[in-house]
Amino acid sequence: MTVTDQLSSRKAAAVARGVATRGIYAVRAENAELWDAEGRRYIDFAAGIAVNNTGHRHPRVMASVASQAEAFTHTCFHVAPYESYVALAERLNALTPGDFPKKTMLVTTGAEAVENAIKMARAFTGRSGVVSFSGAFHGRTLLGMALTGKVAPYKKGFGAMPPEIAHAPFPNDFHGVSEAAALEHLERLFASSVDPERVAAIIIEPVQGEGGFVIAPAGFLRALRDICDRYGIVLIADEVQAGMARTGRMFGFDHSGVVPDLVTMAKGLAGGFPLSAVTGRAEIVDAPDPGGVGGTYAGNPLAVAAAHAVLDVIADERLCDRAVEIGETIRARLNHIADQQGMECVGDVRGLGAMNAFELVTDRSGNAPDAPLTSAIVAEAERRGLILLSCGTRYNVIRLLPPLTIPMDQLAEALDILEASIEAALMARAA
Ligand code: PLZ
Repeated sequence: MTVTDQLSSRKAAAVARGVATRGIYAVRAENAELWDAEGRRYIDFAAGIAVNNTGHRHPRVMASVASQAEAFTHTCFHVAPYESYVALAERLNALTPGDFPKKTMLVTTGAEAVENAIKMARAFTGRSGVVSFSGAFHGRTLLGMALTGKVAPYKKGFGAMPPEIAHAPFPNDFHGVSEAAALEHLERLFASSVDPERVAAIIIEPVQGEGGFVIAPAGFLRALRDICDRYGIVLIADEVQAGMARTGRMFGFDHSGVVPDLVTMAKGLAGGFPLSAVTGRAEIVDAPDPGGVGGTYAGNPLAVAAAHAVLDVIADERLCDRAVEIGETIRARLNHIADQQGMECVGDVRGLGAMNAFELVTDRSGNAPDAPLTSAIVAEAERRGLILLSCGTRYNVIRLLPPLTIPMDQLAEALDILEASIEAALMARAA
């Protein structure tokens, strides 16, 4: 029995079954590489699900956290506040889109940022309705899962869902949902079942993450902005997965020029330490009364110290530019693979900056998903030393999320492994 086998059986016996895991038990990680309990080395194209944009253990992040740990690790911001939280709020107010007074609150997870953004929108508008999108992922809390646009496994067995949450279709040309059709559906929803004047917020990911790396067209985001302005609805950009330089701009919304009212951030914000934020229009963020929002660990000093270093690294190492360069390299390779004979399984290659994916199908069309091939490629890549993540509402998308600090030779090595893994998975199927 290997160490990993032993750990797997202890996990199965001791840990909740609902907490799904892969078979790689981490022992050590450095920038874009990770070593497991067997001493095997992997290139990490998961980055902790888009968290380690600055790589594992970036030296500046580690130094900042170590120095904070020397001073204090926790006081609770509500009890004994600290300057670093205030300074991070100032930085996020300046970094997020929009030329108007902004304010920030810090929490711990992406789901919590989403929850608080909705609470602010409700308190501000005095309304309760929320519109999100099919295929969306907004977290695993009660409101987060209700907003999430996928039933299994996220909502199954966990009802009743909170009321007054409606889902509109997310535009996706490859799946046959045009931008115009998606907008028409939304207008129909407002005409038939949801009074737009009862809607507090529309929440949208600029690039759907768990839903399959589907990019929201700029025109669609502009139309949502118009609808929100027309009816007095708060527009929330969920930048938990797309934000923090991943797409080649600081935020996914920056590509469209559309300015949301509130932005939720997490994941890449603190380089592996749990921290999330809601930043946006001061009057909306200020709508809840004092004591109405917060939390024991919200804005933890160690995570805040990490976030300051992450923002410095994004600027100093020009990680937005690196994301563009990484993305161009990845898409060139994926398109090259897709163009080859026998690679009809690669149905769609898409991405924004370093947020890239390809969709696996049986016949190049958007409506013939190949989930078994998808998991076979992920498993094959893992055997060959590359950690990949799948996603997509139909489990047939492979997303590539390298740290934005990955050396170019490791990126090339990983893409070679990826190509060989697709070939091997196809061969195994043909055999
Ligand atoms: N909003 C856009 O992508 C988290 C989920 C992993 P938390 N995505 C990874 C899993 O299976 O639970 C996510 C996201 C967007 C919100 C969230 C939620 O962030 O930090 O996981 O709560």
